[in-house]
Amino acid sequence: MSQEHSQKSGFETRAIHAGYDPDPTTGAVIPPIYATSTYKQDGVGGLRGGYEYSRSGNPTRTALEGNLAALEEGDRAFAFASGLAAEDTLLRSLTRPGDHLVIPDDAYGGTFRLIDKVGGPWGLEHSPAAVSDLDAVRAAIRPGKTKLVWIETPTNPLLNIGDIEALAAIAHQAGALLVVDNTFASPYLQQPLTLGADVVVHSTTKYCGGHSDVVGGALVVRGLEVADKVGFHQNAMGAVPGPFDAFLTHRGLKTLAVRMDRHCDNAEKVVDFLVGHPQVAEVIYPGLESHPGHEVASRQMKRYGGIVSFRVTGGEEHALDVCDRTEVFTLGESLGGVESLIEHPGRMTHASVAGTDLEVPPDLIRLSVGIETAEDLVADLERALEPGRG
Ligand code: P1T
Repeated sequence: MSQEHSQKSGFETRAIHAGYDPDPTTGAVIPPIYATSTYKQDGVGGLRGGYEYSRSGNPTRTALEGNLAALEEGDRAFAFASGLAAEDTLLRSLTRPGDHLVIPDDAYGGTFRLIDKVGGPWGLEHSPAAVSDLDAVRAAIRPGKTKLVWIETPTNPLLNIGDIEALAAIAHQAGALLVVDNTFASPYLQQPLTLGADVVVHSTTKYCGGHSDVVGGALVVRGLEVADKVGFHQNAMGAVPGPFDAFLTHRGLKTLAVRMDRHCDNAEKVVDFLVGHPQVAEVIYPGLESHPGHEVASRQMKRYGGIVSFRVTGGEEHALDVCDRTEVFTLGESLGGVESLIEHPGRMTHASVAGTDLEVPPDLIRLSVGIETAEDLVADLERALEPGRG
C-alpha cells in the first residue's frame, strides 16, 4: 500500500494493508517469513531492494515497521527483540553519560530497572515525577541537562494519565524530547505523535502482538533526525527481532482494532462488577468519572483500555489469595493477550521497584481483561472474591 494512500486510510484499513503490497512474484497476500541472514549482491554493493544483511534489514521486519509507522502516524518505525531492547536502544541513541531524564514515579518495573541499574552506572541520572502532575514534571526538569521526559500513559500498573499535549510543550520548552510508552493504550486507542510526542515506545509483546506468543518491542518516531539516530543504533546495537517474531507481531496488528474494542467492552463490565464490591477497597480505571485522569483520558484516548487495577480490603495476603483463586484469569505476568491474566504487581512485575519511590501498594491486583465471554470473567472474579473461601 503506497505511503500516500496509507496515510489517508482509516485505522483498520491501515492495520491490514500498510507496510506491504502483495508480493510481485507470487502475489502472496501476507508477507513471507524471510528466513535468511544475508542477500545475494549483484556485483559488490549491488543490493536488491537495499537488503544486505538481516540485522540491518529483513523484508518481514520491513513490513512490520511500515505497518507500525502507519498506525502511529510516525515518520519511521523500528522493531526490536523486546520492549526493553527498544528502550535501551532509544536511551543510547538520544542520551549521553551525564544526561538527565524525568521518568514516571510509577513506571513499569523493568523500565525503571533499565534506567536505574543499567543507565545509572553508564552515567544517566533520573528523577521520578507523577505523569499526571504537570508542575511536578516541570520541577523535575534540570534545564540544559534533561534530554528526555519519559512517560507512560496510562501508567503500569496504577493507570495514571499524563496529558501528552501539555507534557510535550513542557519538554520542548526545556529543550528535551517527549517519549511516550504507548504499550497500555496501543496505537488504536491513542496516537501520541499526533499530540506532539517525539518518540513512541511499545512493548509489542502486549496488545500489538496480542496473542501472548511473541516478545517484541518498537520505537516509532517523528522527525528524520531522531529517525536517523535510532536507525543507526538499531543496526549498530543489533537487538532486532527475527523474521518469525516480526511476522507474528505484524499478524497481530491486523486485528488490533477489533481486539481492543472487545478488551474495552469487557474491561468496562469487569469495572462495573468491581465498583462497590464489599471486598474491593478501590477500583482504578481511567474510564471511571472518579479517576483523576478521566477528563484528560477522554480527550486523548478513543476508549480507556483493557487493564483494570484494584485494591482489596484485606491487605497483601488477601490480594495474593485472590490471585491464587481465579480460574479463567490466568495468574501470570504480561498483559494485552486475548486471554485474561491476573497478577500481583508488588511481588511480580514490579518486584524490581520494591523499596524505591516507585513501590506499588501491596494490596494491588492488576487484571489484563481478555476477550473471552464477559459474563465468565465476572463470574470468575465473583468466585475469587467470595469471602471465607480459600
Ligand atoms: O517485556 P518487554 O517486551 O521487554 O517490554 C517491557 C515493557 C515496557 N513498557 C511497558 C509499559 C511494559 O508493560 C513492559 C512489559 N511489561 C510486563 C511484562 C508486565 O507484565 O507489565
